[in-house]
Amino acid sequence: MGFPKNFLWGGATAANQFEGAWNEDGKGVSMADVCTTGGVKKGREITLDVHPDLYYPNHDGIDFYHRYKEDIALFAEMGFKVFRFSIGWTRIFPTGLEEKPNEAGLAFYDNVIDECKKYGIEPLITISHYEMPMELAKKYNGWLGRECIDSYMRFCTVIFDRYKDRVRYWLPFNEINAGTMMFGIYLSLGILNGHDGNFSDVEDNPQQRFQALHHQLVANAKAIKLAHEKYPQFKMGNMIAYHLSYPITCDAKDVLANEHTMRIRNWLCSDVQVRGEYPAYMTRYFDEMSVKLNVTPEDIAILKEGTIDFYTLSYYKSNCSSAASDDLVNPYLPSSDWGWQIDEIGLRIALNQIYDRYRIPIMVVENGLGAYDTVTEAGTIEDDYRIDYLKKHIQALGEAVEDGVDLIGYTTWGCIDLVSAGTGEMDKRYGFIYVDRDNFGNGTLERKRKKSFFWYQNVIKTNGEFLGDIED
Ligand code: BGP
Repeated sequence: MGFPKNFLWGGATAANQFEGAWNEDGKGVSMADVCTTGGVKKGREITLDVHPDLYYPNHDGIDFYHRYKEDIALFAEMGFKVFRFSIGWTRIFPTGLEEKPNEAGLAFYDNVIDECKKYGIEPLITISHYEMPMELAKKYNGWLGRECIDSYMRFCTVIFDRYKDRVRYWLPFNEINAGTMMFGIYLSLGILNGHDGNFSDVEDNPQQRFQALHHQLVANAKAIKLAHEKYPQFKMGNMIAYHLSYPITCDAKDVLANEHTMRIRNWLCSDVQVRGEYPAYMTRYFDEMSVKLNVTPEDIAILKEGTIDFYTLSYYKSNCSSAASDDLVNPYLPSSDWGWQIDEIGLRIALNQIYDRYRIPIMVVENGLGAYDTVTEAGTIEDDYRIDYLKKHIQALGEAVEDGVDLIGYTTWGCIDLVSAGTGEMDKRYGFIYVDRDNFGNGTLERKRKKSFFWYQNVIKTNGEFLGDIED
């Protein structure tokens, strides 16, 4: 059967992780601009303001802001049909509070979109990817403030109108379900509670977390409603960090606990986004967690009116759960250098679970292997481990298509090396294109094609039929 004829092959990025130019042309400070570098064992620090003596890797990213032409030309050389990127909110509204947008920021994305179009590459835009304006985080405690919905809607209104004739595919929030997990408290919801310290030490407060997530879900639905009413040509998707979890044993208690983990982490947000209402199982969960959501009658109506056209996900790994604990190690799976368990069969399982539940088109918009790369004396990067990971995952996509899943596209994460969201490192590389930059800001930023670049070029050329090593 093979992949559908118009399958969207490509790659994905996020503004704050690769643009750089953090304070150029009127851009304001975003949450990502105040995060330092961490590592596997050391969390990133959040500083409430930018300290001149600290190193913030997102400030320069990989300088896509000044090199977008070269980078998009490389994507085109690989044959990309689609390029996923996000719009830096603080480029358009520096503090999030302005009434009028910053023209220089809008002009930058005009150029990026036009450059994509020049090569026939379809832009896929994430509206908010882990980087709200810092001012909103400080003033409203992030998405805990209902005011953020209006601020976000001003942002959406401006960019929809500006790019309406050139952009069809939109994702209102990156990994919106991050708010169901601890790591989303700062990264996704921007809840600070005055915290100035280790990123992973933020204290959990489920009442705050689910209220802030509710505001994001309302904002998401409002953006979709606006798009559907004014721009019928738009296709509006969600974006879920799919945390596939298996029961650690076949003890019914573990199976039940795993089911619960899957519901809260994966299904809650997309049930709201596809069906337009909170699922029945959340009533008991909120009760047990003593969470009392402030949900207005207008919220209920909006959630119903702003449902998605297609489902998108990131997928990197799987885990196991038991009645006692989540995120247990699966003894059958290998792990990456960052401890993420590699599970390509899990991708096929995930796609089938999603399609069985919702029956709408699906796109995998993030997948890939974060790994250390070395440049050989000859100047090449022989990233066979990355090819191996991607090959197996693309095979799994093919199997899912054969299973009947309506899969419309695949964009690998970090198609060009960029700053890691979780650790702030450059060393955790995902790209087909190597960028000469280290964890401390040294390097020429020169781009080099890795072995996987030529391999992926061939995958796209053959529409996923030929996945063998290019030297085979
Ligand atoms: C996803 C985020 C991305 C990206 C990716 C890899 O959760 O949407 O922004 O960074 O994960 O994670 P990391 O950068 O921590 O390796």
